[in-house]
Amino acid sequence: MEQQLNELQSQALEKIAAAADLKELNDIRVAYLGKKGPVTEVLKGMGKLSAEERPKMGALVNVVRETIANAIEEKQTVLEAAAIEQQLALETVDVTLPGSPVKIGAQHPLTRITEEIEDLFIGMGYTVAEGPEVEQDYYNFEALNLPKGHPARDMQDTFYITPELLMRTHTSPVQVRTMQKHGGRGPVKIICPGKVYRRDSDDATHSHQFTQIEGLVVGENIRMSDLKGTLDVFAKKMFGADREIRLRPSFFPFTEPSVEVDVSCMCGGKGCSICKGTGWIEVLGAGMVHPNVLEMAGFDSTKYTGFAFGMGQERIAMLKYGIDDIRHFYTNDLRFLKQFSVHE
Ligand code: 2U9
Repeated sequence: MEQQLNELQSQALEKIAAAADLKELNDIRVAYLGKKGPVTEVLKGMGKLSAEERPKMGALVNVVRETIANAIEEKQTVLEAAAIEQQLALETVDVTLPGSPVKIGAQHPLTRITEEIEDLFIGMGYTVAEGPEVEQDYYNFEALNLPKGHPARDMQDTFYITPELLMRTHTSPVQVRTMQKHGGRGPVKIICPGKVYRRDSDDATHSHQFTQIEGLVVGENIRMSDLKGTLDVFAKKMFGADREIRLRPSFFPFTEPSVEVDVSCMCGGKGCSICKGTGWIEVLGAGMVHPNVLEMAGFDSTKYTGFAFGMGQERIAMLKYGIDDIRHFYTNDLRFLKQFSVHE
């Protein structure tokens, strides 16, 4: 029996040493140490042994079991380490390989201009206000001193949905709504960016949908000089510190007096194709808020005054970036849009 056990042990140790992977090793464990294995079989035969031989054999069986178990455990550690090594070798990442380029989109030039103007006015204490693009006739026209039948309300220019509902033709209704919310108390200091709609035939300088930013300041003692100073800051920040502005008299139903605002041309006044030889480029319209408009929005026009201005981002972007056709903003040609990427 002792010889049988020794043979069993050396046979098992040989197989353990030869085991190539964890599965094979586990099969050996089951085969030698499992309930139906040869060691158990030997134990079963111990009943036939004499009383002095039995404990001797019992001890030997335990030694054999333990030797086999220890050998399996050792081999298992070795095989597990090898498996991890193999896995690591398979999954090795070459950190020096160049990455695949990620395509980054470019900000739309109109978004860029809008955000630039917003930042500039936020820096001067303005807040940004927004409102609906489908607007009531009252807010788009009536409350802006444009009663029904007023010539500036030309049906040709407006997309009507119903006689009382339309696509807003400017962002001015947002200012009216904001003033109403103030309940007749100043100050109001807002800029209103957004899309506007006009029944125009599209060409290089006209689009039936374009974007605007309008500004409104209402308070006590707000004067034309405040408007001029504000627009001077705007022109210098937007186009360059060396630029000047000039105001020319104009007419808008919602402002009185009204002005058109020119910025000096980058040619320095020598005259070029951009300024058509005049040295000045028209960039926006502005004026002192008409008393009727203040009153209709609930402000006492004997106590409060205000200024307002309006501009189209397309025009600003065209001047700033030298874009010659307004349709470029809306036809999504990537060759155009990519030029405004800040990543290339
Ligand atoms: C309120 C009171 C007054 C907004 C103003 C202009 C002058 C103006 C045009 C510029 C180019 C529109 O995009 S454009 O065609 N705008 O000239 N807009 S004053 O005046 C307001 C607005 C709201 C309550």
